[in-house]
Amino acid sequence: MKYQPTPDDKFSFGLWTVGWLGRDPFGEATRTPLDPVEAVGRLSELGAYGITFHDDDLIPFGTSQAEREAHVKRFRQALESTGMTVPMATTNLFSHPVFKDGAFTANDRDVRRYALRKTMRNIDLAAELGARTYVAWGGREGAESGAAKDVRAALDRMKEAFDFLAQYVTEQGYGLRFAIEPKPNEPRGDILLPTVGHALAFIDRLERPELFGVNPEVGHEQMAGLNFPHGIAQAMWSGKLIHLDLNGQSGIKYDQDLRFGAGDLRSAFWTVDLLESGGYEGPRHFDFKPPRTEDYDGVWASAAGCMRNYLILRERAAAFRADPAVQEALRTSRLDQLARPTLGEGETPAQLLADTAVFEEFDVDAAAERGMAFERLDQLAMDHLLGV
Ligand SMILES: [Mn+2]
Repeated sequence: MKYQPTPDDKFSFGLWTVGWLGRDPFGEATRTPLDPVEAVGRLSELGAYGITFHDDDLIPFGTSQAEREAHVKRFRQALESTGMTVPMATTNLFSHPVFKDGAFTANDRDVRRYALRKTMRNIDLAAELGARTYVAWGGREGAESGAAKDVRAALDRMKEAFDFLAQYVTEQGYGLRFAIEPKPNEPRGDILLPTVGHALAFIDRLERPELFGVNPEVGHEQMAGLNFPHGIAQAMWSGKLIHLDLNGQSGIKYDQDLRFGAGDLRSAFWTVDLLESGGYEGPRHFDFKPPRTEDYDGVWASAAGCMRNYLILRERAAAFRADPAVQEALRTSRLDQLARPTLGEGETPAQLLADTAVFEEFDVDAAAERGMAFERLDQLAMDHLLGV
């Protein structure tokens, strides 16, 4: 069947996505709780290969040790019976009121130490279940007012936390890498490490930067008015795109978490084109929220739609790249020239200065008159995206 996902497509879903009950700032839950075991089974039937979780999605906050083991055992049995994997796990450091001022950067030192301990506990479980990536989204790491957070001190504490956790996974031999997830705002007025660029710069200051990458989310970059494919392209260029959150968003507004392909469809097309042509080999992970208008039939339709849209876009992007008219248009737009180094091999400043064709004899007006032919190229993309 066309557009039918298989485990080879590496589609994964957060337990909190299909398990979202529809509670929002203005209204109560519209759905009843979903058993994680059922989530594993349904997502496997739909063609996903993986499921991810926050500690508290799988084991409710405050569960006793004995009950905790029972939750893990049932979940592990569901994974074994379906062949589903856990490629990634993460910590909930934002729901409980104790984290109201953040976790790794909370002003209260005892809250920061508790956050580290909660994270270490779930890292142990992530490693036990075979996860290779540990995502860190600092949703409450931020502020609503100026003097409330000394950002430079908070970044010192953030670095301290990640250096410590990297030491822990190294000592334990877990083979996990951390993926920092940026978001500009919501739930805090302003969140630390708000964009992919901020996160990449932060990672360079860590003691073990090789253990860190980013986990960009479509909607989070778009909430900041940024171009998501450009953001992940820079992460790929830096060797730091180790995981990502696919979903849909329509412009600069609240975090919509629509199913992938909804919202900005053209951005979704270029995202898939980049992932598929750029050598990304990680999970195609969906972090979306089935709208609270839906019952569970609608939830599974929404999850299936994420994967179906990815596969349709993958087919359209491949057709775009394979089209001889597109290849000709790419040459007309001089993409081949962009791929060529600006300087000759080993060319020195003295040699460039001596080359009169570069400056003295360069016909600036003629070069300025050359059209770039981007409109024709983009219309070809549009035709392929629309299946014309
Ligand atoms: Mn989101």
